[in-house]
Amino acid sequence: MYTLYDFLPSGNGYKIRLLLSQLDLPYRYVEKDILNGETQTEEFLKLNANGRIPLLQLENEECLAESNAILMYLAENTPFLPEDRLTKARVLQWLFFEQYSHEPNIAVVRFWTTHGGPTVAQKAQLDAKLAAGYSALSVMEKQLQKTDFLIGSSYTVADIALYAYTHVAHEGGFDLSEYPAVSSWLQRIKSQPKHTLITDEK
Ligand SMILES: N[C@@H](CCC(=O)N[C@@H](CS)C(=O)NCC(=O)O)C(=O)O
Repeated sequence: MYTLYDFLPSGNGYKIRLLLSQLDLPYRYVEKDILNGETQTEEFLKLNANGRIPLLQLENEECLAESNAILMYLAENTPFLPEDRLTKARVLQWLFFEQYSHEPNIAVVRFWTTHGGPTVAQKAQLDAKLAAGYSALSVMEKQLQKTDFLIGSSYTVADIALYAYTHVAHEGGFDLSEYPAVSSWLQRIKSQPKHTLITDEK
């Protein structure tokens, strides 16, 4: 059975919880409180030298880090990852976009806002982060005006990766009212079979 090292409020962790639920895969859940340094202990750093969750431990005890790499691993040979070469590359295109243009802005502002910030130092970066976050939402909006899901007509791990922090973007103060296609897509994702919420206890 898989073991998932995770922290409930984490959108990166939620990506994995959501896919595991939708694939109907049982797993052991180990909570690591990142606010109390539980990912920086000697013991955890042996599992992931980068000191971050989510971390998936496989049945052979090997560990896999990076949420989007874990999504790719779990989705292989399932409908969540099409086999066609170009379509698969388009999934990767959205996963890299999520890590470079979306998560560092939308997730970071949400983290600041929900953890007593933004502090004075964070305020200096806030406008740039908000602008970059809205710019990422605009890229998604353009695609979702054309297709139901990010790579076309099927729901894939690209949608799961981008859903994780988009559906809680309002917690960072992002207003999605000018993004109607993104808002409809959020509802479409929520209505997929075996959907779970980020707050669902494990
Ligand atoms: N690129 C990584 C980011 C992982 C990450 O930033 N995890 C945060 C929680 S969302 C963490 O574990 N932080 C703990 C720390 O920095 O000490 C991924 O997608 O998995």
